[in-house]
Amino acid sequence: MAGEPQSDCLFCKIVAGQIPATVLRETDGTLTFRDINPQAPTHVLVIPKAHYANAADLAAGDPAVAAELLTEAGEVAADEKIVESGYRLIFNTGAGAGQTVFHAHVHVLGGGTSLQHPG
Ligand code: D5M
Repeated sequence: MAGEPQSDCLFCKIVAGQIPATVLRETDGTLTFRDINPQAPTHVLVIPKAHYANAADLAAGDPAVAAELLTEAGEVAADEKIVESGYRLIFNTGAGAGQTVFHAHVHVLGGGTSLQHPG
């Protein structure tokens, strides 16, 4: 069922405290932690605590938490002092786009001058 924890989901295990993570922020609906394989000086993930396979499923199932993902991304960008230099928000959606963890998450990438433009 949408939103229910999945026993085989890595990010559900992080939410449950079964796998450690460097948690930076937490709200009732979201968790923000450092990516284990950073691609920029600041590389943070913001996830819904409830399980949705990707951002589109989250937006359909819980629009308020989908919006909160963006609010939290902005807040952690401010915390990390990357607002002035700029940062990128990325939702990989589907294996063909590079999604490897099928629990919705937004990447917050910034703090460097070498961020490649996707277009
Ligand atoms: O991004 C999935 C991201 O999840 C990828 O950048 C690595 C990160 N990851 C994987 N395992 C962990 C743990 N245990 N802690 C923190 N970050 C992790 P995707 O968009 O699915 O390719």
